[in-house]
Amino acid sequence: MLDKGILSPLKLDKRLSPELMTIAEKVVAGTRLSFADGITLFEKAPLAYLGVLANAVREKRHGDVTYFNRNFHLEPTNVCLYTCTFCSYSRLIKKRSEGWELTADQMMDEIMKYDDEPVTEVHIVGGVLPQYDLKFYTDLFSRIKKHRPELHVKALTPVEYHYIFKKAKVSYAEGMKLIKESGADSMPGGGAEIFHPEIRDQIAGGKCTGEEWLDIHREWHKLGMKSNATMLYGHIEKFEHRVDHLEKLRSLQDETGGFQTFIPLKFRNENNQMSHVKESTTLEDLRNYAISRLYLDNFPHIKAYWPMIGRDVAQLSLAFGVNDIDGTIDDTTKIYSMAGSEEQHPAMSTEQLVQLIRSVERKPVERDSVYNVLKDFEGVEFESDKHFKGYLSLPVVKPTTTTAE
Ligand code: V47
Ligand code: SF4
Repeated sequence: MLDKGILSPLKLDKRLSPELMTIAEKVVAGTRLSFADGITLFEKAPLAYLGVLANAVREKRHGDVTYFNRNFHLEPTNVCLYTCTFCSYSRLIKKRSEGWELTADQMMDEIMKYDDEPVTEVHIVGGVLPQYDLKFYTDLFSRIKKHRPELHVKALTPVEYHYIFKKAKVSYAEGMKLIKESGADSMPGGGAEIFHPEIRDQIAGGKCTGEEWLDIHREWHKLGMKSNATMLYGHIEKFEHRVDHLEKLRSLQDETGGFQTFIPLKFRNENNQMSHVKESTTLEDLRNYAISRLYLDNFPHIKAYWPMIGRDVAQLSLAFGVNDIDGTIDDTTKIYSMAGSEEQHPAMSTEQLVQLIRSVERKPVERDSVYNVLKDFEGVEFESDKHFKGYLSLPVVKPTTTTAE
């Protein structure tokens, strides 16, 4: 139950329909939103209304705490068998020599570059190619863990798993068990796109279906393991497809409780087959974060992926339900820079990330990959803090009085 006081400003807004007031009352009472409520929110809810509600839910769960972690990305290849229309990787299959395909030794070299860095997680993500099969990946994960046991391996998505398990003729349950035994610690949220076949078949035909994506996460969760979920939005999907996507995630989470974080991914339109599709506006992005927070009542965390949306929007999102902004990454995956992400070289040091969070009056907390607190930065002052006086303490400019001569 949320503080009923948050309804007062909403009641004053005479433009809010009884339908939206009923939804607000449901949120305050902790009553689950229906599919129809989700559609109403996307179609009719004003931004300020969504902000008030999503922020109240966020603060009830996490107060001002905003998580980040220290991670880096490893991309085995930027060539892919599949031809997802939104993805800049799919273009390279016809001119494979222009891409890269790392060997296991080269990947270990990449991992070793971080040996003296205080990173806690490697996120392995990339294209699908036949040489990267089940044995390749189980050997790779074992090598990483042998080399650096405490490094959390967040690796691959159901898109790769579906492909490599089929090739190895093992069931999802058997395959996920082998992956766990080889040392993978968690599964990232990628490959979800839009589950509904009306859209998925058009933008991501040929790779695992929405049902298969969910089945693979289910098997992983049954092993006691954690994963994330994403939704690629803002292209050709309709609101009903977004709500359907959220609904399916919410119901799997009811069943397993294995999801940690939901990460809405804004479609970027450079260098792919959907470059003619206009990108969503910041306003739409904020609405989408807030509605995700309200609909996914059983997801602990909502994450904004700052390299994709930029630092300013990441800061704004913290008032619209988001309580996590990805890690301190020294170089984002090429998948985004090729697709036109806000940040071409998105590197943020821990100090910069802490400042980014503090400057919108939130509390930065460094976490590990399963949300254990590593450092809360209470009392930690950086050199740059001395120059920041808070956004309410800008010098007041006194109006100049003009006296008639
Ligand atoms: O599945 C590809 C997306 C995803 C584009 O779990 C695009 O912590 C926008 O899932 N515009 C992979 N998005 C990345 C991913 C992820 C990222 C950060 C954190 C986590 C996590 C997971 O990237 C793909 C696809 O949905 N993608 N092309 C594009 N043009
Ligand atoms: Fe391949 Fe993934 Fe890109 Fe689709 S989104 S083309 S599966 S890398």
